Amino acid sequence: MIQCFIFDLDGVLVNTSIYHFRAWQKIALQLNIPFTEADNERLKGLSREDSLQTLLQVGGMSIGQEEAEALLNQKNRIYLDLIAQIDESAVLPGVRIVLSRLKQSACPLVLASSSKNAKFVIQKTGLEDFFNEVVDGHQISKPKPNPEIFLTAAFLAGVQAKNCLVFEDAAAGVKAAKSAGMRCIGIGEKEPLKEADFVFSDFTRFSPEILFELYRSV
Ligand code: B16
Ligand code: MG
Repeated sequence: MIQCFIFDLDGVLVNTSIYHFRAWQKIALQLNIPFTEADNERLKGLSREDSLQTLLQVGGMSIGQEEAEALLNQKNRIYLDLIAQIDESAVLPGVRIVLSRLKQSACPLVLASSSKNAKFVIQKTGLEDFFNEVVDGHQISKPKPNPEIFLTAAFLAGVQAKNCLVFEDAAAGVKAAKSAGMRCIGIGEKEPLKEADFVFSDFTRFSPEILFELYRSV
């Protein structure tokens, strides 16, 4: 039985993934690393630190701690500049309707994002009031694909992991949800999300009513 809905943020609820990509592209350019949208798929859902390490791997490079710190700060400054004007229009199609409908159920809604900017983003986009709890990059020590973020979300909601349903757009996030023993719906392209129970291209294709159908035999 599903008793709690857990939502990733970037790429699931809001269109900020493109701004993370653009910010990493600038860093990649500076480091002379060719960095494509396909390479970026590997960064989705990862913490800022793990994203930088993955980018360096793509370029076959290694750097010292001090330079890494400087690049992480620079990436975040670029990202914050890109989202400085973010508002309700960044909310992805169908999201507000689904959140409103799920909010009418007795189940808690929890945000679980790797981003340290998650609270800022949900405030600016008007999504904050939908959530009973928020877990962000500040509260976790082992980032996705480790299940810690989702287990923390379940703990805060007071619901067992097996009764949680996670919505994710990143392979690392789907892995984290499945490792936590949760059900998971992928939002986006089928191939990178193949470990999810079901995949929808976006929330306009999804309605709370089909949940019962989907999980009847699971
Ligand atoms: P920040 P999510 C993740 O958010 C993004 O998918 C990922 O691209 C980003 O590196 C990570 O947050 C950390 O974000 O640099 O803002 O702390 O998808 O888990 O909501
Ligand atoms: Mg995401």
